[in-house]
Amino acid sequence: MLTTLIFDVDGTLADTERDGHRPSFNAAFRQFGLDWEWDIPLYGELLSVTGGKERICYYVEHYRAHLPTPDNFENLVAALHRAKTEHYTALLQRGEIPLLPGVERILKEARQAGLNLAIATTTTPQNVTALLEATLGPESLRWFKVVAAGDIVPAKKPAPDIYLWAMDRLGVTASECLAFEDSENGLRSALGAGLTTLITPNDYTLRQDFSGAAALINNLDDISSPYSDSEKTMFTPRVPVTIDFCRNLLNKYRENC
Ligand code: XBP
Ligand code: MG
Repeated sequence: MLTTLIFDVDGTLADTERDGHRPSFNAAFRQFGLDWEWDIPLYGELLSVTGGKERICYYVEHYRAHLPTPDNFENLVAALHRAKTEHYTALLQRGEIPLLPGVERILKEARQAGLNLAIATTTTPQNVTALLEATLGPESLRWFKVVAAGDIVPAKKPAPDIYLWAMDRLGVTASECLAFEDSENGLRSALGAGLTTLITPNDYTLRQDFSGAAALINNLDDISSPYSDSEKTMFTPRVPVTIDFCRNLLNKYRENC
């Protein structure tokens, strides 16, 4: 029986990467006098690495390998990342990133239905607070029984650890949860934790491998396939994800396991 919905944040609750995290990394690089600029296609490649600090290290290793690594490299990465978090949370507080279609509605419907809500994300905890407060109001963090975020577990997605940590804190098993993700790394993490997973992809993740997902849909207000011809479906009424849809999806997926 479905008791719990667990949400990823970046790309799932909101489309934060291209116009949120990316320009915030760039602003931090400028602030530190670095000529590093992550454009839209390059950032798409860098997204294969989850976690902002890990992403900076990967970039330096693979794209700036000719630079001598300073002795205090770890401190530099930490300072850059702190600056990036400040830029990013300020951007969210200015209301620059809205929630994706259907997100606010399904959260409210889940609360009404008495389901647990939780978050399992790689991003820094302050980023989750800033996004929820800016989009759903100051009380909304309390809607979530557990917020599992950032460095709380050392092994980030695609490792299952963050979902396992969240379920442990919630006191639930995978058989009663539905996970919401947008990326292959997120799906691998959720599947590794034994979770039934619904995918809403975005421009960066659309062509990734989503095998093993219980459902792959446009967004929470539109259960049609993200690969269907938008010209053809333009006049077809949109069908939203409901709590009943979530319950049926969980039952059907687990029956087939
Ligand atoms: C999200 C991420 C995050 C953000 C940056 O992955 O990869 O690293 O891009 O956040 P997921 P920080 O949606 O799979 O959780 O800079 O705060 O690490
Ligand atoms: Mg994501």
